[in-house]
Amino acid sequence: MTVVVSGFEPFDGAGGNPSWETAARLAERGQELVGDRVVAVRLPVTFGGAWQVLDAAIRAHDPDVVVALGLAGGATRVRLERVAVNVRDARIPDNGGAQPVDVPVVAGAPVGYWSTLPLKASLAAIRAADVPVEVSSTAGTYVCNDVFYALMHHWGAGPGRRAGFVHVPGSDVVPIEDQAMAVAAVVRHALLGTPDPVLAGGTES
Ligand code: PCA
Repeated sequence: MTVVVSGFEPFDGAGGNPSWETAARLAERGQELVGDRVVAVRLPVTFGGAWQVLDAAIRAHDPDVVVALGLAGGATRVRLERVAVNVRDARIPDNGGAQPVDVPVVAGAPVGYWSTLPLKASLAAIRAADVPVEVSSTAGTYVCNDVFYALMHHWGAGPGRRAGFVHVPGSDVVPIEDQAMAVAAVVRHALLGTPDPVLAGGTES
C-alpha cells in the first residue's frame, strides 16, 4: 500500500508551515507510524498550482490513500475536514499574487464533495491518543479548500478511493509529533477501511 500525504509551503509572511513538517515526519516514520510507505509532497500555496503538484505525485506513486494537510491559523485542535466546496474566495493573495473572489474551483462541477476518509473512526482514535481533535464542516475558501476540492473531484471520490483533508494548528498549540500521530491514525483507518462509528462530532452553532 502507498500513501501520499501533502503539506504546504509557508504563506502570509510566516517562516514555516507545520503542515509540511508533519507530512515530512510521516514520510520519515511511515513504516513505524502507519505500517506502510508514506510519500510526502510539498505544495505551493497557489490556487490551481497546489493541485498540479499533488496530481503529479498521485500519477507518479499510484497511492491507495491521499491525505492533504494545511495550517489553520488560530485553530486549537486538529480538524478533520468533512466537505470541500466549489468556490475560491481569498481574503489575502496566494503566494503567486492571485486573489480570486467568488469563482468556482472547477466550473460547472458539483457544489461540494464529502471527504472519503473514515472521519469518525479517526476522531475516536485521535481522542484516545489525547490529541485535541474535531470534525470541521468547512475548510474555508482559500488554497486548502481549493486543493481539497480538486483532489476529491479528480481522484478521491472514485470507487474504492480514500482521500481528504486535515487542517492542523500551529506547532506551539499541538506539537508536530502529536500532529503526526493524529494524521497517522487517519491513514491507518483509511487503509483498513474501518467503518465509521456513530459518534457525535457536531457543535451547537
Ligand atoms: N493553509 C491555508 C493554505 C495553505 C495552508 O497551509 C488554508 O487554510 O487555506
